[in-house]
Amino acid sequence: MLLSRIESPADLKQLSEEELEELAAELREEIIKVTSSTGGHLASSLGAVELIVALHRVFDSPRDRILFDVGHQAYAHKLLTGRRDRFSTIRQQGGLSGFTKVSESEHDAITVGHASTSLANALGMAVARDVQGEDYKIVAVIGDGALTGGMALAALNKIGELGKDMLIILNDNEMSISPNVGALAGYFKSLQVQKWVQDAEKVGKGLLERISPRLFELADRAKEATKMILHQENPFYAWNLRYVGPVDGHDLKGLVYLLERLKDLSGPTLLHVVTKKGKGYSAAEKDPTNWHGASPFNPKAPTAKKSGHTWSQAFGAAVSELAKREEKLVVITPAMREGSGLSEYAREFPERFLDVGIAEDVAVTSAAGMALAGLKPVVAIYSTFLQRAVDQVIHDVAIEKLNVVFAIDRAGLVGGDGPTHHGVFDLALLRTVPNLQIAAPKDALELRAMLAAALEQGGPVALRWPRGAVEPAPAGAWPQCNWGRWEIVKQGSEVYLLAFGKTLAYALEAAGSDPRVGVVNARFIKPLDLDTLAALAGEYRLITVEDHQRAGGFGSAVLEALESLGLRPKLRILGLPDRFSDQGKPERLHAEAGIDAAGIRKALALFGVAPGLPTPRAG
Ligand code: HTL
Ligand code: MG
Repeated sequence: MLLSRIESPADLKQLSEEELEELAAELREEIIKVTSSTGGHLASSLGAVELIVALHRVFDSPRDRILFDVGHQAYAHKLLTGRRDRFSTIRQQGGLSGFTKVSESEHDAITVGHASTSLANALGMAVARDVQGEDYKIVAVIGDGALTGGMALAALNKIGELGKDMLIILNDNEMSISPNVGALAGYFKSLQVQKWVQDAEKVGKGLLERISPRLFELADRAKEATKMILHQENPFYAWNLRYVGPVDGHDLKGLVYLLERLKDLSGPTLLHVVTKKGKGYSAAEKDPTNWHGASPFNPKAPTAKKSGHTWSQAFGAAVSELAKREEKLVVITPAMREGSGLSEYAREFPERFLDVGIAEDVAVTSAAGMALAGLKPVVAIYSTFLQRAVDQVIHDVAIEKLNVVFAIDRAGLVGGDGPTHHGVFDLALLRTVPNLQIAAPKDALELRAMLAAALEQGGPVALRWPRGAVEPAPAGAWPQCNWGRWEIVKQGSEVYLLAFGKTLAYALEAAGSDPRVGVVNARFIKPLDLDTLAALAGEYRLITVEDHQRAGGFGSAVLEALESLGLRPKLRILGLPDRFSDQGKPERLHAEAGIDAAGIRKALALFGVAPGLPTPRAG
């Protein structure tokens, strides 16, 4: 094993070209082996193996900075930078992050998880390097998907203007999670066609010249003409970048050769490499979308495992049914068609489905435009990615009370993706926005009721649900929604648990059949059900529970409402503490934060109501 001898990238410099190839094969094997037991971003990481080996061969990390956009493709980088022994802990609680992370290794230049940040970071580092008179190299590796993000494009604009020395590597596999979208993606394809022509020409040239010198001359002229057009039109030239490519991103020798020549050039250079997502693992090559974020699998009998019926599927089914009777309904996704449960919907209603790429800001503001022009858009978005578009929610949607529904998926702690992906800030960010109503359904049936009601009544509404499984709702079932009203699920005589969203199940479990403990499905956070709250607060002690930061969340909303009602019941607020939660199984993280059934029971005990035990008499 060569890999077992690589302690740091410096060791790569000693290997022969053949050994580098061998190393790439070993890296692939290791990535497949570990991901099969941990799950993870398999297809993207397999596609970037040769590129990463070549980068570490030619550049000198950590002195030179290699920035990986999103950071989900960097498993080979982790294996080559002193983390081989811990690689099997990737995405597990306490283990290696699934993305690059500055606090994890000196070789990780940026902390990531969200897309399109590498170029602005590279710009900042280049400015810092030059201001401080240093001379290291900066290399940013960005996918074709991540390049659809406005941040990346805006950073390019400034990089080109300043002419900073850096190498940008566009890792183009024609895929985001789904097939990539956007005009640039189409342009990259046309560049690849040019490359195929060139390759074919190399083989056919001699032959054609011999058979028909006239045809050869014509073909040659046509090629020159297309080259000229392509170069004049190449948007990277307009951005004042040197463009090189497209080249084969799996030709290790070729990459090393090219990088050696590009590394000392001054000014910004963009190297366009073409890779195959999932390279070297046929199941992932054939179906890169389902192998983008793989669940644990059997490497000998690979199937991209899907967990039962999910909240995302419940939403997808509901919105597909609604679209049949509501012709103004349009669904927008920022590059998360599959994850948001929209594959079926997109097939059924292609003209009323818009994937804007990794551009949450554009998703929200284009929804505003649609609403202004008479449609009823639903923006399907993960809680964590909505963070990118808070201003658009406020400025473009909420001020004019536009008819936009935000279908917020992956709210709460999400698991192995960790702190960059936990959806634990949405309530705090959205709750302060006037005109916006916010609710969380307790199950798939309530999701349908809320979605239909939100579209019916208009105005901006945010509905949030967690990652994971939920019982499917029967097709065709459209129960009424008692808008703005909480639901008392269980009566109690002493304490009421006010549970928001996913934590309702924990609250019910904690209460058991104890007659002293009542449970409320506090499904509306805005407007809050003041009548029910006032009635309960007058007589009972209250405990709020939520899968969200304690700061600014549901409990805070209750506290603010109580203050305005002039009521001061005994109150405890259970939520996530003021720190970034680790990656790991949500159930375990919930237990650690004290928001699971055991945590709620502890809070009840502090109120002297330990379920199963009689209340101690005062004095
Ligand atoms: N929106 C934002 C701002 N960040 C992320 N990370 C996503 C959505 C979700 N996401 C990924 S990876 C990915 C998306 C959309 C596709 C990236 O495509 P790219 O790379 O072409 O850049 P490739 O996978 O190698 O093809 C994650 O959450 C990990
Ligand atoms: Mg891609």
